[in-house]
Amino acid sequence: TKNDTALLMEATKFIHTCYNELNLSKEEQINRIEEIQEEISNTGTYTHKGFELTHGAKMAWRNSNRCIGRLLWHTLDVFDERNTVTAEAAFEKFLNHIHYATNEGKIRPAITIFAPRKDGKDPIRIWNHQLIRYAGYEKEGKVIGDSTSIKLTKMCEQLGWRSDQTPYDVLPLVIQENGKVPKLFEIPKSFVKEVDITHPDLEGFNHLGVRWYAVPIISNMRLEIGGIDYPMAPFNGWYMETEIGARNLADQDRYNLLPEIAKLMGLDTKSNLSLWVDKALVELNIAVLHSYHQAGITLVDHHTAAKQFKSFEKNELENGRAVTGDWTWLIPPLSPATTHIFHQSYNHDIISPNYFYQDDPEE
Ligand code: HEM
Ligand code: NRG
Repeated sequence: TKNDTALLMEATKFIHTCYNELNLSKEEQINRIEEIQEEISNTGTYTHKGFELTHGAKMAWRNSNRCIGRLLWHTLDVFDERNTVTAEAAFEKFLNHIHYATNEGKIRPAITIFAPRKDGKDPIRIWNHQLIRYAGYEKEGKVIGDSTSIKLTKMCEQLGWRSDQTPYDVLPLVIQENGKVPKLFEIPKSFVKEVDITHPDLEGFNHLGVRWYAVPIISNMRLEIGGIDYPMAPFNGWYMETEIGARNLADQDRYNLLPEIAKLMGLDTKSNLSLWVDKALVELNIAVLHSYHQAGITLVDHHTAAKQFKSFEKNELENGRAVTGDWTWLIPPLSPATTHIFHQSYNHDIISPNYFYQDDPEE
């Protein structure tokens, strides 16, 4: 467990930055820090006020070096569910989040924050990487579905899940209260918006039966604000088309669709000189953009996203904040050198509040 002095230092730093940004006086800052000091010496931790939690979660998005979508950091909607500690109640809150975020396709960036770590223990955790994610099965050396889900899929099956064994089975949620056996919850189909991926003019593409879900809701990262850890705090924005079209559906160790698409395009897949990989990749990304647009689901293309990121950089400098970023993640995986991001460098300092990777819960 964190020692009290270190915690107070992180809290103090957060309160100063947060309160300054919200135009709260020095006096209010000093009073609040005294109050926190008192709470820490009595209980070993402290409790964020609602507005501190809200602004902290937004700051954490703003500080996410790998995220190209940060222009809209201040629009994040924050749901405070710190009092929700049973798996059953948490499941209800997850459904609320999915419903609110999906918003019939007009996606709203949101985060739901559950109970913080206390005395080194996580009151409640979720095993899923995203609230909505497809299962993956290994059969005779081949993978059906999403290879990144193989381990979690096995765990779900051990916990009694019986699936349809298709490439697009939405995984159930696996929620674990501290020290207990994890529990399974199926997301009702009506909550899961999905898109059939079709191509505006490529004959044959529509028979591939490709689909993807509407909203990416990362659920396995730890939110850290002022020295306090929130190990269950699922957040979402919307997709950039390359995440689906240039990675999830294209990577050889994911859905690996490029050879099939190149074939139906009539390209020579025997020679690298035909650039069949690149041509198929572009058409797949066009299909993703077309399909989400046609279905009325928010999605951004990588050129627009890069422009928005440029505005973010400008805003931040104007507000006296240094922009940090991870170049290797910020450049899009399609035509990276056509964006300004490619042609400059970014300071990769990790500042708090932020979202961090964490180990899976203890079994
Ligand atoms: C990463 C776009 C909203 C936090 C990313 C990535 C993209 C992206 C393209 C890289 C993903 C990858 O290569 O796998 C967007 C867009 C958003 C958005 C278009 C639309 C609003 C958000 C929100 C948060 C957030 C609301 C948090 C509140 C992050 C974090 C990562 C990330 C923490 C790194 C994930 C990791 O390390 O695996 N984002 N994002 N983003 N984004 Fe955003
Ligand atoms: N590449 C992952 C999702 C990572 C986060 N991306 C976002 N986040 N757009 C995938 O599922 O493809 N977000 O909060 O919007």
